[in-house]
Amino acid sequence: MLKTLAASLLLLFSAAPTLALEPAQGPVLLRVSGAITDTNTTGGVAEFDRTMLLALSQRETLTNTPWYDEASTFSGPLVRALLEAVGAEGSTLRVIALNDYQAEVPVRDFFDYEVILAMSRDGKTLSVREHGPLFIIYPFDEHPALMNENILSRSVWQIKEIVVE
Ligand SMILES: Nc1nc2c(c(=O)[nH]1)N[C@H]1C(S)=C(S)[C@@H](COP(=O)(O)O)O[C@H]1N2
Ligand SMILES: [Mo]
Repeated sequence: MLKTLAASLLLLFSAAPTLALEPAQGPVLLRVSGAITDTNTTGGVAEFDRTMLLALSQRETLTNTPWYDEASTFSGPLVRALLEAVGAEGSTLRVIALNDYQAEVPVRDFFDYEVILAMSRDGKTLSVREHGPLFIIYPFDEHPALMNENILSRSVWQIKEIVVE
């Protein structure tokens, strides 16, 4: 009985998220919650400011998109670097925008493709008016088959929150 209790307590503690991330210093651009192990708030949430997002492994994607007339260079962290930073354990991301638009994105996408959380376009920070602060950008030109309604619905702009499920 005691042994079972000890074992379940151990399980409880090892499964609980830990404050492994440095706290955000600047304005929080993104909150990540759900099935994650590494957080920086007592509420089990990982908050990211601009500096923290730029410290993750970055990528530049030159591509055409439905949103701009000409090909643009988008840059920002790889989504899989973000997932690694928070110790994501789920299989789906619920990605939530400022206007409360939501999309469910399979985690698999981020290992199959170099998908980024774009923070800038052609070197210019994405303002909220220009789909910022964070915009999921798939490498459409490198994989033309990605240009379909399914992937476009996962291309959430004005992202404020991600729940790992
Ligand atoms: N924040 C936000 N992102 C979004 C959407 C939205 O309504 N809000 N619509 C999605 C859908 S369903 C598609 S097909 C693409 C393209 O949308 P658009 O044709 O309205 O630009 O953006 C996706 N990203
Ligand atoms: Mo859509």
